[in-house]
Order: sequence, then C-alpha cells, then structure tokens
Amino acid sequence: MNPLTVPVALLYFVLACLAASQAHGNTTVSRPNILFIFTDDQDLELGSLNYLPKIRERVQDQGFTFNNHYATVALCCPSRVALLRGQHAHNTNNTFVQAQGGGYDKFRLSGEDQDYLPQWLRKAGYRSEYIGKLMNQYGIYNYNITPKGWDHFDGLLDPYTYTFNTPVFSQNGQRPIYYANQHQTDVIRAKAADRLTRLLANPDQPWYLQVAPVAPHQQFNDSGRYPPVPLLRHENLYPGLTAPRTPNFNPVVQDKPSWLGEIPQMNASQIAFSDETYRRRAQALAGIDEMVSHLLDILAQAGKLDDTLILFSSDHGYHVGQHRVPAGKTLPYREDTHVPFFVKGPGIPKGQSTLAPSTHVDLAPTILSFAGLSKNEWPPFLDGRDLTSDWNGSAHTNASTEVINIEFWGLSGSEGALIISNATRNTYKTIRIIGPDYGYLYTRWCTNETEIYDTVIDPYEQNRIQPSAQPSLANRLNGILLATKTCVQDSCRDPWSYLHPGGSVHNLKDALDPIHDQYYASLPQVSFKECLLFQSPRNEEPFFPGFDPNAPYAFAQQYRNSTALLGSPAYPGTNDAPEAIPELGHFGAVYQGLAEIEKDARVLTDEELASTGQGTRKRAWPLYG
Ligand SMILES: *[C@@H]1O[C@H](CO)[C@@H](O)[C@H](O)[C@H]1NC(C)=O
Ligand SMILES: *[C@@H]1O[C@H](CO)[C@@H](O)[C@H](O)[C@H]1NC(C)=O
Ligand SMILES: *[C@@H]1O[C@H](CO)[C@@H](O)[C@H](O)[C@H]1NC(C)=O
Ligand SMILES: *[C@@H]1O[C@H](CO)[C@@H](O)[C@H](O)[C@H]1NC(C)=O
Ligand SMILES: *[C@@H]1O[C@H](CO)[C@@H](O)[C@H](O)[C@H]1NC(C)=O
Ligand SMILES: *[C@@H]1O[C@H](CO)[C@@H](O)[C@H](O)[C@H]1NC(C)=O
Ligand SMILES: *[C@@H]1O[C@H](CO)[C@@H](O)[C@H](O)[C@H]1NC(C)=O
Ligand SMILES: *[C@@H]1O[C@H](CO)[C@@H](O)[C@H](O)[C@H]1NC(C)=O
Ligand SMILES: *[C@@H]1O[C@H](CO)[C@@H](O)[C@H](O)[C@H]1NC(C)=O
Ligand SMILES: [Ca+2]
Repeated sequence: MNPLTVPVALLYFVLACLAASQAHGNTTVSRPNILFIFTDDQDLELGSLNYLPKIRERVQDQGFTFNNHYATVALCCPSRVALLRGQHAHNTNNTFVQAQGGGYDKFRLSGEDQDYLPQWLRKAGYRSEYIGKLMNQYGIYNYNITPKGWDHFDGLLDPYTYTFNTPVFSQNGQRPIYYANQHQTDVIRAKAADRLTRLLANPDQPWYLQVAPVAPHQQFNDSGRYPPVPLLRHENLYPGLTAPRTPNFNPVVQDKPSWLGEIPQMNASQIAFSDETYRRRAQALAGIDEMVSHLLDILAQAGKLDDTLILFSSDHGYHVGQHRVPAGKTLPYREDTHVPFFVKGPGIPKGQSTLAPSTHVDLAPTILSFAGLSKNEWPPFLDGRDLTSDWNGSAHTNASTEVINIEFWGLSGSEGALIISNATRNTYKTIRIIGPDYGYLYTRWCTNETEIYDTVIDPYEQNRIQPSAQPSLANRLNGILLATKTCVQDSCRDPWSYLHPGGSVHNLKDALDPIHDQYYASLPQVSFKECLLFQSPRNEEPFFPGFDPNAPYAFAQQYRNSTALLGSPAYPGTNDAPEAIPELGHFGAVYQGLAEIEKDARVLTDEELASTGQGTRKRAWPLYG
C-alpha cells in the first residue's frame, strides 16, 4: 500500500474543512457530485458484503465505514420516507407499506413530497436524479403523478417491482414501459450508466444520483413469495451455499414475545427454503456488484472517481432462519436493523471506520452538509445529526449518540411459503443502546410484553432479562424509550438531555446513578392499548410528562398535512403481468448498453394498465416491502 495515501487523504480533509468554512459566502466552494447506491433488504449481519467483492475493494476499502449504522424501521416504505425526509417514522407518520399506515399516496397527501431531500439539494445548487424503486405503492395506477423534486425520475412501478424478469418503469410520469427480455438489475444498471454519462457531460452543475435496485429483495408475484431471481448469468454461483447457522438460527429455545413466541422450530423444508433464499440473495448481489463496477468505471474514465462522494447502504436488513423465521424483515433485532453504510469521496479518510452509532435519519443532514447547503437553509424538522464530523474516525466522542430509536407498526410473517402468513401482533417500540462498553436492546410490544437483552454478553438476542431481575436498568430503558417514542429534532439527537434538562446525565451509565431511582420509578410505562397496524396517538398513551399529543410540535404535525382523507386501503387491482418470461430470463452481457436493453421494450397496453379494482395481488400479498 502506498504510504502516502493517508497523508494525502488528510490533506484533502483539511481542504474540505477550509471549503466548508467558506460555505456561507459559497463563492469558492466546489461541490462534489454525489452517487448514492441504495439496495433493498440487504443484511449486514449475515455477511452480504462477502458477495460484493468489487464494492468492498473499490468503495468501502477506499473510504470510511460506519460500523454501527441502523435503519430506524425495518420495512421498505417507512425506512425510505424517514431517510428522504430526515425524520423518524413517528414524525413522518408513514409507518407501513400501504394505506392507512403508509405508502406513496400517503406521502403525497401529507405534503411531505413538497419538502424533502431532492428539493433541498436543488436549493444547494444540485441537479438530482433517481433511478429504481422509490417507495411502495407508486405503481401503474398512479405513475403519472410523478414524485416531486427530481430533475429526472425513472421509477419502478408496482406491481412489477418485485418480479425481476418483468421490469416496468415510468420515466418522468410517461406511459409505463415494459423492458421485455431483460432482468430488472440490468435495466437499472444501463439506465444509471446512461444518466451518469449525461451528467458528467455537463460539468457546470453538481449532481446527486440515487440508484435504487430491488435486489436482493425476495421475488413476490401472483403465485407467492420466493427467493430473489438473480441474473441468469449468475444463477450457478455459490453452489451449496447455505444460510449461516448463527446461534439464533432456528433455536431450540425461543423465549420471545408476541407471535414470535408461538411459532414452532422450522422443519427440514423450511430450513431448505432459508438456505435457498440465502444462496439466491448472494447470486442477486452479483448483479449489484457489476452495476456499481460499471458506474465506477464511467466515473474513472471521466477522471471523476476521486472527487465524487459515493454512499452505499440498504433500506434495512434481513433475517434468514434467525429466531425461527425462514425469511423476512420487520423485527427489532440486529439482523433486520443493522445495515451496511460506507462513504468514499473527497476529504474522506481511506480505509477507516467508526463505532459511533448512526441511523438513516442522519443521512439527510449528512448529505446536505456535504453538498454545502448552509445550515440556515436546512429544514427545521430534521431529527438526525450531521455525520461528516465522524469521518476523522473518533468513536464515541459523544455519548449522547449511544441511543438508537427503532419502531414498527404493522404486519410481519415469513417471506416464503410454508408458515406464518399473517403475524398481526408486530407493532413495537425499541431502544438499542450502544455504549463504549455496554449495550442493551429494549422492546415494548403492542401486547405490553417487555423484551430486554444485554447485547454485550448476548449479541444474538436470545436470553431475555426479566424487568423484575434488574428493575433499575428496566426503568431507565423505559424512561429513554418514553422520551424517544415522541422525540422531535434535538430531543432525538440528545434524548438524555430531554430527560435531564439540567445536563447532568449524558448516557445510561450516568442515568443509573441511584440518585435518579425515584425519577425513573415515577415515569409511566410505555404501553399500547391494542395492536394497531398504524400510529394512533391515543393507542400509544401515556406519554412523557408534559408532552401534548395535540400540540403542533407533537409528531411534527406542523410540518405535514393531515392524511385523514386517505381512507381505506383502496389499492386498485391490476391485471396480470405482461406475458410471463420463462423462468430465469435473459443471460445479458455484463456491460450491455441502454440501446440493447431497450431493444424489445414496449409501452404497457391499455388492458395491462387498466385496473380491475380487485386484482389478486392486493388480496393475496399485502406485505410488499
Ligand atoms: C398542506 O396543504 C396545503 C394545501 O394543499 C399546501 O399549500 C401546504 O403546502 C401543505 N402543507 C404542508 C406542510 O405540506
Ligand atoms: C450560494 O448558493 C446558493 C444555492 O445554490 C445560490 O442561490 C447563491 O446565489 C450562492 N451564493 C453565491 C454568493 O454564490
Ligand atoms: C413466481 O416466481 C416464481 C419464482 O421465480 C416462479 O417459479 C413462479 O412461476 C412465478 N409465478 C408466476 C405466476 O409468475
Ligand atoms: C476529530 O479528531 C480530533 C483530533 O483527534 C478530535 O479532537 C475531534 O474531537 C474529532 N471530532 C469528532 C467529531 O469526532
Ligand atoms: C414443514 O411445515 C410446513 C408448514 O406446516 C409443511 O407444509 C411442510 O410439509 C413441512 N415439511 C416437512 C418436511 O415436514
Ligand atoms: C391479516 O390480518 C389483518 C389484520 O388483522 C386482517 O385484516 C387480514 O384480513 C388478515 N389477512 C389474512 C390473509 O388473514
Ligand atoms: C453531542 O451531540 C449532541 C447531539 O448532536 C449535541 O447537541 C451536543 O452538543 C454534543 N456534545 C458534545 C460534547 O459534543
Ligand atoms: C397495556 O397496559 C395498559 C396500561 O396498563 C392498558 O391500559 C392496556 O389495556 C394494556 N394493553 C394490552 C394490549 O394489554
Ligand atoms: C397517522 O396516520 C394514521 C392513519 O392515517 C392516523 O389515524 C393518525 O392520526 C396519524 N397520526 C399522527 C400522529 O398524525
Ligand atoms: Ca426493503
């Protein structure tokens, strides 16, 4: 390795700091282009990065890794809206993948689509573009209501989003196009390569390009839920690969609350399904590795590889056999919430990392900071913190970041045949504490059950601590959860100061001082009246003393419109997929160009577009994620 590498990186860092310090005048600031690769359902804990060797070598090893990065909600739509708005799901109130909890129509009706990341980047002088999956329930029935803010938008449409060999997109609200004889990952790669080439041809304006493939998400179609379908050229990779037998894989003892406590151990066919899912996920990721390599080659050819900010992450994680569930997300445990996140770019030290916790809610302020938007132009409602200061590698300089708020409203289950079609008791609120030498996971379920783990001695989250065994720990964790479940802005960034306005408590260790026993014992317990599939303030009483659920600040209601008119889960049915593509589709070529990809493309017919009003997809497969 070149011994000069680190000092040069540090020099860039100094230059970046100087540039940032001039941000208010912004005359001399050179703003880097930004490429964000955002995958779907990609775990970190189960080793998904092992199947992305080029991304590791060319992005992660050249940049900075956030080792304790979490999604605050383990489901596509709420996680994506939280990221794009820079707010927790309890403040966007987009909490599920379909009405009434969430979805694209709720995002629009709330007015949140008028004030989110692409518009803020525009304010910073950026051109912003998006390719791939934006969020659930953007589909063939509302494609012409183009997502606001993007200078170019080419989005996947439901119900074709999860059928890898029938890719259907709408470009800027135009009539949907079906890319016959192509695999979705190749279509996204070719589209992204084409846009990148065009963007690089105009050096006068900095750009932000978000590329959001669906791999390694499961395939959902009219007959069921299946492992993802990789590109045909990858279907023989990793023969014999099986899901990792982590200590919490199909455990003999399952001391879990709610529906998880009731499911039996997986049988042989369910285990085989887990193994097939894991292998197919690894194969599906091969397409992502090629996609990113192609984009990096284009950047390198243009001489822009070093001065482009590249971010890599996934909307949330995934489990494959852990806690007896053959495949899925939606759980508070580390497999579903801990995600890959690394950045590479100008001023970012090479090959370094931090243990300081961070979440997807931090990405918007981090991107805005890097884009040089001056702070007085940032939206007032951001709940996260700017992570650019973590890039110098100092972990845990600030203990108030030890608290990660995780939440969920809605259904769960297994994303595959065989069991658990509809787990309705999956609404919960969670705190994960990642301290320098201690860690806990604390969850209150909608059944009012409590789940506590010491994640240092029990990293696989299997041996529950009864609250009665450690009452002062349990009441501190309840207290911090009571604070974060309705936090907004500063109280999300520094919940210990919200609990202790005097500033005497900065972390769990401080809070455990017996002088606070009485205070924590006096706080009400986080509870639910019932297991609802959406966020209802009345269902989630009581609140932190003094919190007024009807005040404009509560749940950031002042920054969005009511969605009361959203009504019932009116999800128009769809006709069948355009002529099914036989099994695994097209071999393709690694770097096939857009013209070749578009060779057999055609618009959807009127019949394909028309809604029957009672399509089978809606009824059979409510859990799109
Ligand atoms: C709420 O709706 C009104 C009228 O449609 C709109 O002008 C306003 O911008 C919206 N407010 C927010 C916060 O989105
Ligand atoms: C600073 O950037 C903003 C946003 O692009 C722009 O409106 C403004 O004119 C710039 N100011 C100067 C002094 O260039
Ligand atoms: C759904 O996908 C699976 C897995 O690829 C496939 O075997 C099945 O035939 C598909 N069903 C339909 C209706 O296309
Ligand atoms: C960065 O490193 C410097 C020097 O080691 C340290 O003083 C500072 O606190 C660090 N900043 C952050 C945000 O971690
Ligand atoms: C495993 O359980 C599922 C669901 O109950 C059942 O359909 C399947 O036949 C079982 N497989 C074996 C090998 O017992
Ligand atoms: C799943 O649960 C929801 C909420 O309890 C219920 O409305 C729905 O009918 C159930 N669906 C199936 C297929 O059982
Ligand atoms: C710690 O982080 C919080 C939230 O970002 C911030 O308000 C506080 O000033 C920081 N404290 C120190 C000592 O850096
Ligand atoms: C949970 O506890 C609260 C407060 O004790 C109670 O009002 C509520 O009915 C309980 N909910 C359930 C689902 O048992
Ligand atoms: C969130 O959305 C649900 C469903 O539309 C609604 O009933 C609830 O009042 C909303 N909650 C808040 C805090 O806005
Ligand atoms: Ca997802």
